[in-house]
Amino acid sequence: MDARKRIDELKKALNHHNYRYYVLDSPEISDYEYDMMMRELENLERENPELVTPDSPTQRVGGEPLKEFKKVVHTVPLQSLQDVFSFEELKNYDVRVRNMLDRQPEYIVELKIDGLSVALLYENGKLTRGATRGDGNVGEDVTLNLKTVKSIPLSIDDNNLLEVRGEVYLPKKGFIELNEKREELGESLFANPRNAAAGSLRQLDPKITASRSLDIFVFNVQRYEGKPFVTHLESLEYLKKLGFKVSPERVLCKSIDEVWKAIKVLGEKRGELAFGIDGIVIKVNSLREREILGTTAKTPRWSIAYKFPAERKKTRLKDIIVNVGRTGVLTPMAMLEPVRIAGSTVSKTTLHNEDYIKAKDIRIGDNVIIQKAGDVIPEVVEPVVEDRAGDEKIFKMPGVCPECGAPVERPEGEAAVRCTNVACPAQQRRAIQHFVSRDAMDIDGLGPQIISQLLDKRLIHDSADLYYLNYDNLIGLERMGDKSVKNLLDAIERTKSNDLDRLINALGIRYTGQKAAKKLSKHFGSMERLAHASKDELMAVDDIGLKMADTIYDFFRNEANLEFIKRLESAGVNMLSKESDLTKPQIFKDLTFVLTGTLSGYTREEAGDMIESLGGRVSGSVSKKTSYVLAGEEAGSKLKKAEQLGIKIIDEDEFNKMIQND
Ligand code: 0OX
Repeated sequence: MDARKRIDELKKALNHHNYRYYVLDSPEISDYEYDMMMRELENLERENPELVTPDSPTQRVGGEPLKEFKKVVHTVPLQSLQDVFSFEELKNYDVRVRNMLDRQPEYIVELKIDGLSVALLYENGKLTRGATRGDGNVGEDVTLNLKTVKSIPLSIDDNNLLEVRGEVYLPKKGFIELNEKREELGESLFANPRNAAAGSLRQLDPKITASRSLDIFVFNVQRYEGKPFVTHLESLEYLKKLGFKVSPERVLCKSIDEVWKAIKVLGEKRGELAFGIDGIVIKVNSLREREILGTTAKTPRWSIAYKFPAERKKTRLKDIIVNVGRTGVLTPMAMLEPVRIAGSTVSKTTLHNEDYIKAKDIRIGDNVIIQKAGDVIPEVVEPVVEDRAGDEKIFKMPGVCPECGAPVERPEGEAAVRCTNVACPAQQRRAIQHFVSRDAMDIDGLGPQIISQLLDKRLIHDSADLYYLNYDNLIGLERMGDKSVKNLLDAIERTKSNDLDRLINALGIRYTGQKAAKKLSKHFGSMERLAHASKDELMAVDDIGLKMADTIYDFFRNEANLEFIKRLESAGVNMLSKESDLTKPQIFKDLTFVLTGTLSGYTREEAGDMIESLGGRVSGSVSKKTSYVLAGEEAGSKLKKAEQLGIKIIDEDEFNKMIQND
């Protein structure tokens, strides 16, 4: 098949599967199959650069960082909305609308997504520009950044000029993860998902934007040169058909009473939504009626926003307890009389540090006002001073660690207080919990309860001891029967062959999270090389800055840490990276493999990873450039094609021999 035709086919298929995954949240193929197609497209485009188009799925993240954003003058302004805060005000709004129209209009009620507005321009079916709202008339050209948002279609099946408006947002989960990562790196935290989304979209380097899990909901047609729509609902349905991710809830209401009911129903759902909302938008459905109503200088008369009353509640601060984290930081936590706020019940929240409590003069026993920042994190806003009875207690950070009694210290210029005992049991417990967690060694079935029991019974004192546990150690523990003990031992055993990146992450080196661990693992290839790396060598790795290099370097100069790693190694824990070019002979260099049928010893993904780790490439389709077709059971058309083209076909046994010869 000629390259152009295959590229077109792949682009179409990838766009379709991208849509299934990111817009409908209902994929039809595995990630592996998707990756294979993507790789094939990348390879074909590399061989035929003249066939690369801006709407190719390979072009979502790319380009050099910009020097600055160009200004964009919006042809149709992105207006803001007038806010109301009560049913009374809504009823007044409805009266004004009815007076102007001389009839009762239908309203559409939508969620007000808490993100930032953008306009996407499609010309001849291609996304040609994406811009921020700015002041409504002039925004910034952030096309490259918006292209990294996977739910934005790069092309649509309509050649008429179309400009749509939507809200780019960061889902609650993405926001929490982003802040966790920033905290680990010692970077400042985003106050709420909205700021995080805005900060992510206004990056000059699109690669940074791509690493933040931004998403979009589209909610308005700004310009359309095709057949005019009659209603707002109809336009949304059409946008949905074109492949846009349209705001998920919309309720058609025939009166303002119905609108109020819908607002209450949607408000109840607030806590369960995967994204933050800051209100509800009410819009006149008929586009003809919208024209009659027109706009004021700033806001349309056909729409209004109902803002939820800032969810602030008063509750009692029963106590302040002090938590000791994995790195020994003491964090004061507010223990609250449970209250429901923005859709969930809050009974405790962080008070960050001693200075925060002092600055706000928060005392134990106070009534306090709490609120949720951007629908996510509950925070104590202030104490209600006039409610004080006089017996409230001023909080004092303990001078010793509440878990082990060792002295604490507060380094100059830092807000955090730390336990000075490296062997502090609380730190150990958290360190072990981190070691076994999903993104680290992923030891299934080893929950906090069992870890606490193991520590209390002195069966382990650190994570390396886990690999020396036996049946007799475990069978006596609470809720551990024969079967669970065997399962746990199996789970521990399995993790010995984890790849190096998991182990590096599991070590819990400060500032070094999952992503950095992956980079270090690939770069150095073995624990040995990593342990001996100089600060300069560490900084040569992508994304490893001075602070991280310092702590990694220091970590491997600490005797106790080296001893810990030695015990892991003696237990048989893998210290090598499968991914790294440094540890594997590149026996498949310049060879391209196509996999077909079912293999017995590996999944196709595993076989693919193996081939790549040995320097080979994997493609999804057979061509003259294919070096080998690895055929498993029930191989289909690819096998036939290989026979026709005279490509060498190997079975699993032959493949195994090839790898063992390395
Ligand atoms: C949102 C949202 C914002 C249409 C004309 C003025 C405002 N944040 O979810 N704006 C609008 O509507 C525009 N709808 C929304 N759903």
